[in-house]
Amino acid sequence: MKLYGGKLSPFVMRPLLVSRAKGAEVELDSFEGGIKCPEYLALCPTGKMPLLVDGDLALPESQVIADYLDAALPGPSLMPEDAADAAMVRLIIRLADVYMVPALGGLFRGREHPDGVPAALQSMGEALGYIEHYRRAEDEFAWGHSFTQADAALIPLFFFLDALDGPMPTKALVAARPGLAAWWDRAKASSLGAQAVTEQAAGLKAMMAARQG
Ligand SMILES: N[C@@H](CCC(=O)N[C@@H](CS)C(=O)NCC(=O)O)C(=O)O
Repeated sequence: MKLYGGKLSPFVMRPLLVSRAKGAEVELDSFEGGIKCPEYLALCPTGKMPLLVDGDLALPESQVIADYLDAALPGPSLMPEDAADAAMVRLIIRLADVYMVPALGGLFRGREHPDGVPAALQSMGEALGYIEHYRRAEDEFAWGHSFTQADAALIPLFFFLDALDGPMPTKALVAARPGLAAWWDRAKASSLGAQAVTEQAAGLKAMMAARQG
């Protein structure tokens, strides 16, 4: 089994975190020829990372890969057994993918398109508000009292809210949602979270150096 992509990507880090939370470490590689080469596109026509290859199975899309790893790898399930709890985990992931991810895209494009930044900040604030609305503030993890797939989805996205802060007030967006802010402090102090943040920070540093060089 091999996962193709780079650790900076929140979509690559998500299934990686799932594998780690299950006590495994899925092998990570970059695809020879890159993610736009014909061989990659034959396996993954979206031309995006991550891609998981397991025997004959070529699986794109971070959450689909995360679900597959959760089912295929030994170790604790990262989806609650209770149907309502599982629905809440899925809801948090969906709110992140449907609302946080596009807003993050707007923030990333801020350097080239500064006019779009206020709207992206507004959308990110709303997205965080949706998640804050559904979370229970007393929960230690994104939902409940153990690490679930919701933590695996949120941690690598929240990394960027710390990393982009400065020119853009992204940390303040988190601070304005006290339940999520407390979760994020705990998440990045945890061993899984700290490792992910350290690896993403190294990936970001390398990307910036490559851009300047
Ligand atoms: N919905 C996809 C999004 C994947 C995605 O956007 N990956 C980015 C890296 S963060 C990518 O490969 N971008 C390259 C491109 O769009 O050309 C998922 O969840 O896996």
